[in-house]
Amino acid sequence: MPGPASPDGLVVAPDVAEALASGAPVVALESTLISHGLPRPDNRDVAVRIEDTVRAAGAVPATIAVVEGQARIGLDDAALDVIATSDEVAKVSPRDLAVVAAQGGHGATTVAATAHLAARAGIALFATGGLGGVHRDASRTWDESADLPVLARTPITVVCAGVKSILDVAATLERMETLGIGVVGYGTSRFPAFYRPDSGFDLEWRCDTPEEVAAVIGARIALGTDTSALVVANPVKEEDALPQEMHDRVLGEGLDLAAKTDVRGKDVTPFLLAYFHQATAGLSLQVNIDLVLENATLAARIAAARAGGA
Ligand code: PSU
Ligand code: MN
Repeated sequence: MPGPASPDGLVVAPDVAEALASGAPVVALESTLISHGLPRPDNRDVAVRIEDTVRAAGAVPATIAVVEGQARIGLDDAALDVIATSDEVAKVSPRDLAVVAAQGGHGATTVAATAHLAARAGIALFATGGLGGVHRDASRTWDESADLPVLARTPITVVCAGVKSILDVAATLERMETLGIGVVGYGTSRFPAFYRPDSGFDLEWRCDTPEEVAAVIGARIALGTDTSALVVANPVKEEDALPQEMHDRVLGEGLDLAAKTDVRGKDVTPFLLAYFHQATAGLSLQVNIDLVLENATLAARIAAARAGGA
């Protein structure tokens, strides 16, 4: 069991604390992906592989979650066991953090909650799979992920593979513009669609190397525009992606099923992800894992470029 939380309410793992104190590269990782985004029992193994990938690319991984009420920055084996296997793990957005902490519960942090806690810990880079965004029926349901408003007020760089096409991608891009969330394509001028490298929507800005992204981060700080997040949209490689035809078919089926099923609120995203995993006989899971590992590598390289004074 780690020691008590510091005055900022966080319990930082020793290797992460050491890296932060010395200015070494650190990459934050989310935990909802582990608990609610990936099926058991492979999820724990994947979580370890993501951390190992960050290390191999030269940074210290900090997986973030709430365990027994403690907001943990960096998980030991026992904490990772809880997040990957316990049925008592809530999906936690920033608004839920205080309740789970005060009640001593377990929480897997979404992109929003992970970004909040990572920034609070002084971590500048965060790798994940896909962001939450505006759902397709949002004009009726008002279902827009808290990821967007939280990224609008959180100074962090998030490396992701765009957003899933289960969402309204056009509306999500519009909201990111309104909210002042920066977006750059990595090696692309198109916004990626998670399982596919191209959502069909153009991006205004691209970077082609970790050093270029690091320079953008430096300029944001210099100009004071780092009060919101920068999204680095890193497309899945075509050879790792879901075939287009399979993607389109499964997406249509999943959306139909969600419309017929009474699934609402924070259960919608996990429901659709599980449908993809099942309907593609695990192929979507492989794509998901491949792209998260690529994002972990890129985030670590950007963090290393920043630490190198870029
Ligand atoms: N998108 C994915 N995979 C995920 C998630 C989103 O492709 O696992 C998770 C992330 O943790 C994200 C959360 O922050 O779902 C968004 O959930 P909601 O749509 O309920 O805000
Ligand atoms: Mn929602």
